[in-house]
Amino acid sequence: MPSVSAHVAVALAQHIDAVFGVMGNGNAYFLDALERATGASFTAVRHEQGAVVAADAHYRASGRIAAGTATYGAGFTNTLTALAESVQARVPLVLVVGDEPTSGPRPWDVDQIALASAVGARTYTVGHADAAATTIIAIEHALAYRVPVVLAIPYDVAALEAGPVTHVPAPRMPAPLIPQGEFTEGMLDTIAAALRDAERPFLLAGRGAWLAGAGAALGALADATGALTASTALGRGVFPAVGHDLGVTGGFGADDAMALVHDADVAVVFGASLNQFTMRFGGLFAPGTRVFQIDVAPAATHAHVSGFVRGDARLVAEALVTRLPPHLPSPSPSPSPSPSHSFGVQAEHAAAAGPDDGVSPAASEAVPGRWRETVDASAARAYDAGDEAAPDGRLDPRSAARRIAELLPEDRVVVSDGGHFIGWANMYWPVAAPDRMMMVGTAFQAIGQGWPSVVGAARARPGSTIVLTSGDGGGLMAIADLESAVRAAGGRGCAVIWNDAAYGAEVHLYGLKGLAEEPMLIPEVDFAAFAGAVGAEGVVVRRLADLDRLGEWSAQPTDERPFLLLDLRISPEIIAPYQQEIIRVNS
Ligand SMILES: Cc1ncc(C[n+]2csc(CCOP(=O)(O)OP(=O)(O)O)c2C)c(N)n1
Repeated sequence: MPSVSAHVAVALAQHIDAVFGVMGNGNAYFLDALERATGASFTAVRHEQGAVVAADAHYRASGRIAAGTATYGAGFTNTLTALAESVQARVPLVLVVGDEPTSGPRPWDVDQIALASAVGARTYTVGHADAAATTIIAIEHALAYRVPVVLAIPYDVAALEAGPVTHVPAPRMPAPLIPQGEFTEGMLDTIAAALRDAERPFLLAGRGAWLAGAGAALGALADATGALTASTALGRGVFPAVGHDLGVTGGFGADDAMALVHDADVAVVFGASLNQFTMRFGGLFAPGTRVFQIDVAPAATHAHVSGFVRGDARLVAEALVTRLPPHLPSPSPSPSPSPSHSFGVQAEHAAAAGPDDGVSPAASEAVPGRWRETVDASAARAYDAGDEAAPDGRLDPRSAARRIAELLPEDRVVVSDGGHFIGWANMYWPVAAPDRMMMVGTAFQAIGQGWPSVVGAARARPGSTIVLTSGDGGGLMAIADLESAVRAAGGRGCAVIWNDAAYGAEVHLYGLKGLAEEPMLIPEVDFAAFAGAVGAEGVVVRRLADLDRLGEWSAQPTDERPFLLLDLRISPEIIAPYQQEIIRVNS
């Protein structure tokens, strides 16, 4: 007879095919049933935080919900930092855990429901009679509210016989939020009129726009209004065409591009929360810029917003296009990004991946006289090229980042840990679509989530190369899951470690303030040797020529190449522009 744990496993596996975790007393029966009675794939990680991180990255890379699993007590508490990140980043997943027996806590039990609640996650506890139905309710909650949920199996219930698994209805999927009502209609008219009359119209889109599948509609809106476009860090690649795109906004933005954004007289923002980094700590727009925001949040999320529409980004973009006159086609050919600019890859990829699959990118036709025709967007979004070596003789991260961008496979999905180094990938590596660049950890500002992000992305995107970008500090914090990353991604995996022998973000903030530097430093760790210990190939990179190995690796068939780890011995002296902005704001 199937156990309660089998009911959970079978119901879960009807809707979730990837599970990540560490086994222990509390989830032994669940994992046994998952392996024997379902087609779901279980991938072991080596630290329970990795179970949640991998499930989180799986969703961000594919839009498909995944699960993590851990035992009760210490296994569960190990997941909490990652759980907090998924709550704050609004990523749905299910964390299946053991829990105290229904007879009450044992000496080694803790109040898991309170702990999950403290980081914002709701717990569903299965019983003897309702395990399958409760599992479905938990999945439905995660998807409907875009949050992680905990599914708890009490220790004394886990192995109870529960009879044949009965049919349970599938979870209901949330419908797009339709913009409607008199106020909304009026606001849509106002925004359309503002865009029509604008001299310098600008569209900004974030990850919410991508989740809504709004790329093609936003491309059409940009063409109908002649707007320049840009995305947030999490929305990179959302616009289907790059000819009039200013790249990423906020601290990662290029100076000339940000100066143009500042000049906009009307800005319409889709699916972006306008956090302090996107808003350049208040300096993104000029005080006189009229800013409108479209989001599924209940209300506007920034004080600069003067008009707000609550609704699905795609539906609102389409509604705005219908309110605008069709743009006049021009006899002159569309301006295309400079062929040497690596952004060219973006347009190709955007048409081939993600929610906009099958939708041709809107042609960006030139209408002489419009603001965007007077601007060289490609030049505006260019960054400082850097030198081969910094003044201290170590590698300049800017030139290394640029060279790596030239050498990485185009089919890549990039996962990023947190730290000062995040600027390098976000500035220099073009991104084809928002689900090809993710930063698990940044919502909660947690470092140490890089290696298990590789695991989740590798399972989610079996046809892609997975590239990790990480510091040495965060890389060491989660080093247990280096082994998992190499096992899960194999020859599809590559890690770029920005090894500055320091917690660089701290040095560039508190070191500069004169605080004791010793706690901010890390002995120079040989990550290449770590790679060798788990069957990967490690390369110490001290000069740009050492990156040639990456070029050879990219050219090899994936099943013939090893996981490649590049241990970049970079200078701690080159401070990213976004960090300089943080230093300014904090001093
Ligand atoms: C779990 C956690 N611990 C500590 C911090 C504080 N912190 C933020 S950035 C950072 C340094 C990261 O160092 P590294 O990974 O080497 O990257 P770098 O800043 O040198 O580029 C630290 C310690 C944090 N954000 N999260």
